Amino acid sequence: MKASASLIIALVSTGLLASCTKPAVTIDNAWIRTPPPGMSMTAAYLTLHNKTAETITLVGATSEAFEQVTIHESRVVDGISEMIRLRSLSIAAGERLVFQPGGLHLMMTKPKQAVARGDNTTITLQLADQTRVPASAVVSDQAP
Ligand SMILES: [Cu+2]
Repeated sequence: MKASASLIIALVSTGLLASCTKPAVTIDNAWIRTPPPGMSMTAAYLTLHNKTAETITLVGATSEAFEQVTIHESRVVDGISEMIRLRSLSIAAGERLVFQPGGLHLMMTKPKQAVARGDNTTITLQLADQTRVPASAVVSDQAP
């Protein structure tokens, strides 16, 4: 009886340890620009905060509402605005990565369902270590 009680305590402790070692990566202010009428693509923005003690690497994202999500960066080269696709992005311990209009954004293409202003839909970021970080994003005409 005593032995089985110890075993249970040991298992509970292990579970707690496992959840404590899971890195804290948070997402704030996630929003998706209201797609213009007739357009099948739009962009999403958010702030990713790496609260862990290690560098993390963002490798992709998925969405409830769009089949394809890619990491893009808008840049102005010789006066011409262009977008490049990024395969991954590293965020140092304690750092924030801000996705905002005119810079980093998530390109949302191939809608699975219609999205309208005011809707909330989940975007999930994927890290290189297999961690998934979900966030609720509001569909809006401007940053919330
Ligand atoms: Cu883009």
